[in-house]
Amino acid sequence: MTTQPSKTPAISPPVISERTGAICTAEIISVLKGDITALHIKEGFNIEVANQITANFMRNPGLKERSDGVPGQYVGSSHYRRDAAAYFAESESTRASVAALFGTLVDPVRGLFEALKRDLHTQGVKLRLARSAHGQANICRALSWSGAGPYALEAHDDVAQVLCAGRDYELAEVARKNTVVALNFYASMPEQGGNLRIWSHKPTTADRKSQGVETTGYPYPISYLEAVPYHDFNLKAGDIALIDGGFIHAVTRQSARGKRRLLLNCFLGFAAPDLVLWWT
Ligand SMILES: O=C(O)CCC(=O)C(=O)O
Ligand SMILES: [Fe+2]
Repeated sequence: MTTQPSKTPAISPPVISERTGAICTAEIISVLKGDITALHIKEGFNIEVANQITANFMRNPGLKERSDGVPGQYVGSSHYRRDAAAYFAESESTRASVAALFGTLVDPVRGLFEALKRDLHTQGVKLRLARSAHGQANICRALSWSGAGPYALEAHDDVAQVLCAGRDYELAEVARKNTVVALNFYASMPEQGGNLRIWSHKPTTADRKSQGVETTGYPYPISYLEAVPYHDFNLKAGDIALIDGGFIHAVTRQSARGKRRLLLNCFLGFAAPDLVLWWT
């Protein structure tokens, strides 16, 4: 007898935490450890800083259209569909453009990184940027999605792209064993839509194979998720969100006029009990 892979996705209810205020390193560690699935901090960073980052994005000479099949514009570098050599080389060559997103501002992403590093250090855990012989990851990348269908960014997970990235990636170790956490700072949001939608489903490799997204984790067919409950995060500029990137998530359609949707994004996770890596 052969066992057929189940067509119905297994439901894993996410643990969600939403509040207004200042983000604490303890709750970031709870997401890293898998105790919280999604954390939404409203007004988590300064709105003036958010506006200035948005202006710096628009005039950034390193602003590019994505050419990897995901509709959007970006500054920085993505490991999606790349091997380590190409990813780290692009991280090095875009470092100045990422720095130009902040100009003379105090960088809120770097601030969070340094605070988390101090807290983890007291627990005997090291936090650092991922690196290889080809270079070192950037602190973040800036992303603005432009999908024209029901989703500005289609349903995906953030794990497949790391799992399939090749053996010379030290960060593949995170995806094999631990939670890949996505950290997002929302710099600009449209008046309507652009919600971050998270479904109650954490796909396995077999699930990915069954949907034809084994190496990319993108895009899951809408029909696959029809019977799966979801939660929408209604985001505003100045908000911070962290999610377990292993859960399927997407960005809903956004109003075409008015403000664009812009976020700063990076990933982090335990590569070993005493090491947390950070990459884009
Ligand atoms: O734009 C968002 O809110 C989510 C971004 C995301 O899922 C990603 O960059 O992988
Ligand atoms: Fe994602």
